[in-house]
Amino acid sequence: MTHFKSGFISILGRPNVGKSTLFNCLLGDKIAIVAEKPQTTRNRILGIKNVEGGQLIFLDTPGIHQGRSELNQRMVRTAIASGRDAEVVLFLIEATAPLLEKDQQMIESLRGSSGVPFLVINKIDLVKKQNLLPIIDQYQKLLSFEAILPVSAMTGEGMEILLDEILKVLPESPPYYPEDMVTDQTERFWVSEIIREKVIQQSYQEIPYSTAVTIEEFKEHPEKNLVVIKGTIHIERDSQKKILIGKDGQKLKKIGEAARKEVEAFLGTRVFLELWVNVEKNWTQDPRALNRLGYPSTLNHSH
Ligand SMILES: Nc1nc2c(ncn2[C@@H]2O[C@H](COP(=O)(O)OP(=O)(O)OP(=O)(O)O)[C@@H](O)[C@H]2O)c(=O)[nH]1
Ligand SMILES: [Mg+2]
Repeated sequence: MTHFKSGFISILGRPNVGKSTLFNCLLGDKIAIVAEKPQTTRNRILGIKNVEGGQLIFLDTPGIHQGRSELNQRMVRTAIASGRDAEVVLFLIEATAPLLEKDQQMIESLRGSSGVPFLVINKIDLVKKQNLLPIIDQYQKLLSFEAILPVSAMTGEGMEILLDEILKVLPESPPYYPEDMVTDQTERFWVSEIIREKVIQQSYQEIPYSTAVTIEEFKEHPEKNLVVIKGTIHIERDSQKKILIGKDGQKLKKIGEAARKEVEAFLGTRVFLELWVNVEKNWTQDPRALNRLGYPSTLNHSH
């Protein structure tokens, strides 16, 4: 395995710039959930890409922001910790709304990382090429980036160059993971994320930020080509429960159907998905509830 290269590449940036879309695009699979609203990703998500001569391990992370709740703070700590040990850090910004000042703060908060920094400018499908030059000019002054790469995670533009540039700077190392492994997340976790994605996509105002999903049962019945899944959607207030269930349960039914379809396509089996809504008062502020709902205060993984 001489000259084989391998390492961790952390994708960091403010909320909604397209980190998870880029992550999925690089991996060629929908591993992370995506939504139009900010603060969708809450955990560090790992995805493995094998190329000739190398293994690239991408880390999708929560957006770095200044939310006050304990959940917000844990999300930001998760992102920063994921950047700290990575061999490469992709600072992702969006070409449509670069915010030099806030990005400057973000980059400052990550000074402790030893990873090789790249500036990746996303959503270039939405702007004229000549608008990129002033952005590049400004950001170059913030940090000495190894490379500055304009991409579109939506159309895939720029992905090949990005992968090549990353591979160039990765250290020589044997692969960290077996070649047939795509992610370290369980199917259960992925299903809970898909359900959360549908809730976010189909609701407004504070509901996306007040929702957590847990899976109570995940039973495979291969003889029936069926998987039975029971999930709970946790929200913070009684009023939110009413909205989420909707008139005659219509809203919850729609969410469940959208999630079931996607899970069926992924698992390649029929799925029976049963969803419950539970009010867990102020869980986004409560350390013990956060631990229980899948947002522990420290990372379980070293990377
Ligand atoms: N036009 C366009 N839209 C994009 C592109 N990349 C992402 N988006 C959209 O931007 C929105 C946010 O995408 P996400 O991938 O969820 O962003 P994120 O940075 O992971 O967001 P958080 O997890 O909330 O921090 C979604 O509506 C995406 O479809 C792109 O290259 N072009
Ligand atoms: Mg995300």
